[in-house]
Amino acid sequence: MAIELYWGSGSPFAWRVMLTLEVKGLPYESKLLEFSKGEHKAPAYLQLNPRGKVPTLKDGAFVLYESLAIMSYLDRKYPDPPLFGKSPEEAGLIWRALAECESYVVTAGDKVVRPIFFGKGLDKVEEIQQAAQTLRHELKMIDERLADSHWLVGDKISAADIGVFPLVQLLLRAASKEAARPFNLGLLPLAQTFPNVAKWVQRVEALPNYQRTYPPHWRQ
Ligand SMILES: N[C@@H](CCC(=O)N[C@@H](CS)C(=O)NCC(=O)O)C(=O)O
Repeated sequence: MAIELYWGSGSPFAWRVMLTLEVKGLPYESKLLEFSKGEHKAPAYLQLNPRGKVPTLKDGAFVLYESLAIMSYLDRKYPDPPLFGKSPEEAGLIWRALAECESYVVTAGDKVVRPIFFGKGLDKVEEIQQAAQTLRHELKMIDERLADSHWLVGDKISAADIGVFPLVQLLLRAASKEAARPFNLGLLPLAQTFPNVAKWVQRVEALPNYQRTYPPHWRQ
């Protein structure tokens, strides 16, 4: 039975899972949920994921939500190519990058991205600027890590890159919006602010089938 992926356009967490599936060359059935129609809160979907969030993966009878859990599951079940490291040291560094992303980038990113995309809370200028400072600090650390390596951990793409990349793309998209202008987020132009991150973004964008994972509503 085919793998089914329930996702939403522009969700960085769903994007992680799509990239994982594509990098592993796994065929899957796309179940795109429309947030605007509340499809992620429909009773049938809540049976799969009681949190009413995306992504959710269904592989035969097995259902799993939480993007990092799904990535880890897919890697154990379909190990080629391995994405969670070839040694204990690589595995540790990959999980550290993912944990740092969840602890700092996701949390601060939400405070910046949400007001810019949805227009609510734009008056919390100090909070947005503090969060932007955290994001610049995190991006600087990532930029330094990428100074002499093509990928965040080891010499090949790993779950660290796949986990962090969609969040970076989301931040860049938010930073490019008109509503971001008054906040001087200090993220763009990326090639000047974080040149190694800019090259890494291009590297991920050059992956085969990357375009299939690109959020459809971002093209409009
Ligand atoms: N920790 C979760 C986060 C999932 C998440 O927050 N998804 C958002 C989209 S980016 C969502 O579905 N939001 C809908 C809602 O909360 O109603 C994961 O990694 O899968």
